[in-house]
Amino acid sequence: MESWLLPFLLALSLLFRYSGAEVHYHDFVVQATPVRRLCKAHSIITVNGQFPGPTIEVKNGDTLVINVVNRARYNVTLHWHGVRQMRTAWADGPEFVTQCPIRPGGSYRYRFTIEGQEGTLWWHAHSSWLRATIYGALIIHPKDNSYPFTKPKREIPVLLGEWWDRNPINVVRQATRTGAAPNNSDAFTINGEPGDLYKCSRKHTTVIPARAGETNLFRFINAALNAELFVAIAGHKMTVVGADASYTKPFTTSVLMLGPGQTTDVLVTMDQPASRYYIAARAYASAQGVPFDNTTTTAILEYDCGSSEPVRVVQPAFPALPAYNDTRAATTFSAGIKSLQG
Ligand SMILES: *[C@@H]1O[C@H](CO)[C@@H](O)[C@H](O)[C@H]1NC(C)=O
Ligand SMILES: *[C@@H]1O[C@H](CO)[C@@H](O)[C@H](O)[C@H]1NC(C)=O
Ligand SMILES: *[C@@H]1O[C@H](CO)[C@@H](O)[C@H](O)[C@H]1NC(C)=O
Ligand SMILES: *[C@@H]1O[C@H](CO)[C@@H](O)[C@H](O)[C@H]1NC(C)=O
Ligand SMILES: [Cu+2]
Repeated sequence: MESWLLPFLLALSLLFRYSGAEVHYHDFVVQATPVRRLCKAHSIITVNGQFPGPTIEVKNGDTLVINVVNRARYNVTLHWHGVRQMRTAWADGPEFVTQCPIRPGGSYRYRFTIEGQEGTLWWHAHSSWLRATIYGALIIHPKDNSYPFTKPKREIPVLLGEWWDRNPINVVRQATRTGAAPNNSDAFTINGEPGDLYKCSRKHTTVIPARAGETNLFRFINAALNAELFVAIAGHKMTVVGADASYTKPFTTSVLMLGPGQTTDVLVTMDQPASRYYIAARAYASAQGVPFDNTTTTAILEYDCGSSEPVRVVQPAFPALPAYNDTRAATTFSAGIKSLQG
């Protein structure tokens, strides 16, 4: 053996040992799953029967190994939205671009490392319109748990989705066949549920628990296919601290605007009286005369007052949302996002 080789190997092994990086293994089974939404029974395609799909949590520097088994009747691939895929381009996921689709009955193993990214990303199907129901959060914690802001008490992924009262595959197939725009969606969702303002949905509205005084990190993800969305929380200001897995210079706002695929991390302090507050989202759509889904999705932020007092009976307060075509609100928000260093 060369004399330098042993010390070299030792140094290398120490480097890996002390980097603290982990490998996370996940099994994702793509399958048909029965759900009810908007008074109707549907068979949607999910990962592991979950809608939204499983949340993946890693630390910056960790490696993910995701074994995907396709038990659905469609070809599928998964895309890790926003992951830089340094030296693993083949794991990116767009079908017929970086890989052949995983056929029904087939499987494929994605393996990649998160390098130099912290914050919120997400994953979704990248085959036809399967991403309408196949998506989930990908949360990247800092290596040593050190955020460039006060450590939040709770971290809450909030996935905004778009729902068709049909098989979304048929919606895009029809559009491709006719050349016309695809049919508008019938609802937006928060963590898979349309919320109180839609028919047959009240009972299943997403409820997000909170406790007075704590500061929580909300990780908003716009998983809608075609809609830019305004988001607001009644009675609460939001301090934006990150976007698309990069930290940003903090700024405070009462409304967010997320394009499809974008994520925004905000700190919210529970500084209001113990009660219930709507988190609401609806479209930003400024093109005149172009129809769009003008419905509003809601979840409920519910303070736990630590007693048996049923805060539940209180009608939640509703936030002010900008008009659908309020371009000024959209650009004011976007212009507020600046680099942490800047
Ligand atoms: C499904 O995937 C296979 C290969 O992975 C491909 O040959 C076939 O054309 C795909 N089918 C569709 C409908 O895209
Ligand atoms: C699209 O909308 C039209 C008009 O409401 C309807 O007739 C058609 O069946 C819809 N197509 C799909 C695939 O949902
Ligand atoms: C949404 O659009 C429909 C027509 O597509 C219209 O009848 C309805 O008033 C609109 N609702 C809102 C809240 O703008
Ligand atoms: C926004 O929509 C309203 C109607 O809802 C219309 O009166 C107004 O002219 C629109 N503004 C712009 C800038 O398109
Ligand atoms: Cu994507």
